[in-house]
Amino acid sequence: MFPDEMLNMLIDCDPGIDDALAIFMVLNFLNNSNLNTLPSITTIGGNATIEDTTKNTCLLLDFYKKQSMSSLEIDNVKIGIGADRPIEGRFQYAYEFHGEHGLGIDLSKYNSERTTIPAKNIFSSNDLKKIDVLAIGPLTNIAIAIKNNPLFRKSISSITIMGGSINGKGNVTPFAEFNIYNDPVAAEYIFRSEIPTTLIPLDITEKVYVSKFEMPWLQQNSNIAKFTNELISSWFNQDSIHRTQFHFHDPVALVAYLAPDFFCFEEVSIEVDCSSSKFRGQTELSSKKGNTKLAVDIDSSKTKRMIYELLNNYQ
Ligand SMILES: [Ca+2]
Repeated sequence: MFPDEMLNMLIDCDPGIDDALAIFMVLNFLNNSNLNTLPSITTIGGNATIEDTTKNTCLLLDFYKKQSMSSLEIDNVKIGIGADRPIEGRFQYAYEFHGEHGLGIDLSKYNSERTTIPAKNIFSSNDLKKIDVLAIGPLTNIAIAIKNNPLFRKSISSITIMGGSINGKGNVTPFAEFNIYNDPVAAEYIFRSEIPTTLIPLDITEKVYVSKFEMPWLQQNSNIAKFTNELISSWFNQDSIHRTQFHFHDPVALVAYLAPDFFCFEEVSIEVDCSSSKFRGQTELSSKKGNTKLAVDIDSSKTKRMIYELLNNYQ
């Protein structure tokens, strides 16, 4: 089920509560495996400003290092600061959804000593032999890196993207999904790039969720599980009337990479609306032959089970 040999993994993210879960899942997965590898992480504005998403990433890694029983060398995980704005215009942030600073809980009293580097240093690093990209934020960093850095482009084996909506219903406008809406030009560039992409759209990620009646969802047998429960509970508590389901958008994209057998895919070509009309950011199937593997169905119970197990850090 899992990749026999994990290639170098690059997580491009905008934490974000569901990004935080995906980062913990990757670290727990690697800790439980014998692959002896670490991900690189690049940050992007999106759910929150680049300052907040980068600080959140640093704090999440600090927390994981101190609170998990992991033997991973967390200090060696490279964190690259990416773009603070999309190729055109500005990001629309999601503080009303993810809460103050982007994680829903107050981390302002914490400071991280962690070193960060510009994301472009990671994209131009020779360490990145063959890489698999997990893109769970707006696609600005990856599009710019592919455009400016032929070696990086050549080194990419796959890009798994959480984004878009194929049934036409968005979550930031009636037509557009958040990540694609925040940089449709970057998304369109990647879909035209001929790099193999896997797209996990909102239609699929919305099928995997935890309801507020299931909380606390994870067993409280590790500090990471407890903290994850806290992140999700605080999200529910911010609007206890309207929030009844927490969707695992970014974790579902990670599961699609780790366990593609849980999904049905179709080979398609995706077009992104880059106009300034009300359809900006909408993703549509094109009649052209494409190189995007679009998830069209999912075994949601197996996917949820894997998310549960990776967050509980079962061996
Ligand atoms: Ca995200």
